[in-house]
Amino acid sequence: MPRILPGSVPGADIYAITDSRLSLGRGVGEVARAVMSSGVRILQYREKDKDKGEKLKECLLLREITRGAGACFIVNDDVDIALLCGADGVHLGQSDLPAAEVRRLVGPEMIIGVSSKNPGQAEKAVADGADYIGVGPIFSTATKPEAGKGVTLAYLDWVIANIRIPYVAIGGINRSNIGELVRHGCRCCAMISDIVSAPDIPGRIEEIRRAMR
Ligand code: TZP
Ligand code: MG
Repeated sequence: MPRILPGSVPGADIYAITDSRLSLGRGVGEVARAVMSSGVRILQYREKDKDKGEKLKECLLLREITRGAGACFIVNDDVDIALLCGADGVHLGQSDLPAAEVRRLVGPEMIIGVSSKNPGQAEKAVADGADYIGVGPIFSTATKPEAGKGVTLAYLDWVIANIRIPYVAIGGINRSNIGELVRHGCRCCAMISDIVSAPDIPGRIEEIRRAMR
C-alpha cells in the first residue's frame, strides 16, 4: 500500500470519518463503500460506543474495503486494533497514548496522526514524530460537543504558515463553509456528519467537491 497522507495525492483532500450513530442506520461497511466509490482516499474508523471486539471486526471489514480501493485506513484511539487489523495508521487525541511511545510500539512505517488545537500541541506532535496533525475543531460541532468552541481559521492559518508536516482541518466543516477553508489554503478537510448523515453519500461528496473548487 502506498503511504497516503492528508493532502498528498488527489483524493486525499477529503478525510472521511465514520460514526454509525449518525449514519441513518447504515453499517460502517455500507458507508465506507459509498465513500470509496467517490474517490476519497483517506478513511478513519471512529466509533465511540462499541466494545473492542466489535470494533476489531468492523476494522477488519474496513481494512478490506479500503485496501481494495487503494485508500489509506486510519483507526482512531486504539493502537491495538490498528495493529491487529493491519491499518495504515492510528489517530491519537491529546488524552490518548503519547505519540512518541506509540511510535515505539508500531514501528517506523505506521502513520501516526495527532489532534491539536494550538501551536504548542502542534509543535509537540511534530517533535514526537507524528506524520500529520489534526487541526481543530475549526468550528464547534454537535458531533463532538466536548471539543468546545472552535479554534477558528486563525489557528489553521498558523499551521499552514508554520508546520511542515501534513495536516487535516476538522470540526464543523461542511459543503457550506469548506470553500472558505480552501481559500485559506487548506489542502485537506475531515468531515463526519456532512458525509455520513447524507442519504446519498456519493452525491454529497460531489457537492462538497464542487464547493472546494
Ligand atoms: N475532533 C474535533 S471535532 C470532531 C472531532 C473528531 C468531530 C467532527 O465532526 P463533524 O461532524 O465533521 O463536525
Ligand atoms: Mg482519541
